[in-house]
Amino acid sequence: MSLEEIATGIRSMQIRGAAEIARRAAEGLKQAAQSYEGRDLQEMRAFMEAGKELLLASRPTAVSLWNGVQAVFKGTAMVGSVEELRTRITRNADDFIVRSKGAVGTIGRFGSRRIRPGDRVLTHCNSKAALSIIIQAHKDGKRPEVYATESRPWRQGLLTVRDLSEAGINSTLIVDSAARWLMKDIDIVIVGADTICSNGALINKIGTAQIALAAHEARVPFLVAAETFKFSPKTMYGELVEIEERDSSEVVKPGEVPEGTRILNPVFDATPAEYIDAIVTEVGVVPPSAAYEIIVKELGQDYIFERN
Ligand code: RI2
Repeated sequence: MSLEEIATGIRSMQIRGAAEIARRAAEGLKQAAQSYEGRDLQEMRAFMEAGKELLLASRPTAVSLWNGVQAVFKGTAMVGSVEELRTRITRNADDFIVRSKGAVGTIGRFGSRRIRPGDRVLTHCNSKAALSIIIQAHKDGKRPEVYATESRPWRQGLLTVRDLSEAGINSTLIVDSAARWLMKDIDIVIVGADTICSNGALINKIGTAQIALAAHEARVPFLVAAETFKFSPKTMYGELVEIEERDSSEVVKPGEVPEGTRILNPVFDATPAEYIDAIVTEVGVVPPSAAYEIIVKELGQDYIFERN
């Protein structure tokens, strides 16, 4: 797929899921570098930069895309030829893709240890990281009883019950507004992440914050599954996370509401750190207050010094 096609796929949500978006972007940049035919290093740099900006403009909220692209371009400022740039981008992209896939498995193993036999688990949207914990718990013989929200308007919950079924887990689907009603019968909530801010706040699919609130009220543990490339260096310097708003046609069909009715379609919301019990990453299960440390240790300091 060309970079244009990947950017269109991400924008239209044909390519979705914060980690998958980052991997596809990295793969696209690798293909672009591989297929570059020019001989001039500066021209190739300009070509790759244009590709990078195209991808970064496709969806604003999930920092995984930004971190993935940074990982692909790491150290490229030092290269001295087209071939070196091609090699560096290829190696960085392959390394990022392999590490990101490995991270999901590790998160699954760490997180499964937080699930007790027979636990009733609630999850929201379709997060491969959150599912890896639930599926690993199943493989570990813990027989989790799983509930998934529908997650309107894109109904990713249908993908979740399908993924669970393919893993041999029968689950229960609920409408989003039933989360608080159900919470009295839930032992643990596990969701994914699009962005973890430096203050430990979670940006995830719209509806996550009200589930976290209901869990907090019911004293039900709220776990976040997030690879370290879901943590945002940008928030460390005051940058706010842009919450994507998408077209109203995703919420209602034409003619379903009277002329003049305003429709809001925010795609993500923010869950404060105090509602989060732990974040399961590939480098360990950490409190939200460890977000700063994770950013500095795992994502490096390139961006930090650049911003000072
Ligand atoms: P993984 C998804 O966003 C959901 O918000 C999910 O929780 C998050 O990405 C992380 O997903 P969207 O792409 O990376 O459906 O864990 O808007 O798969």
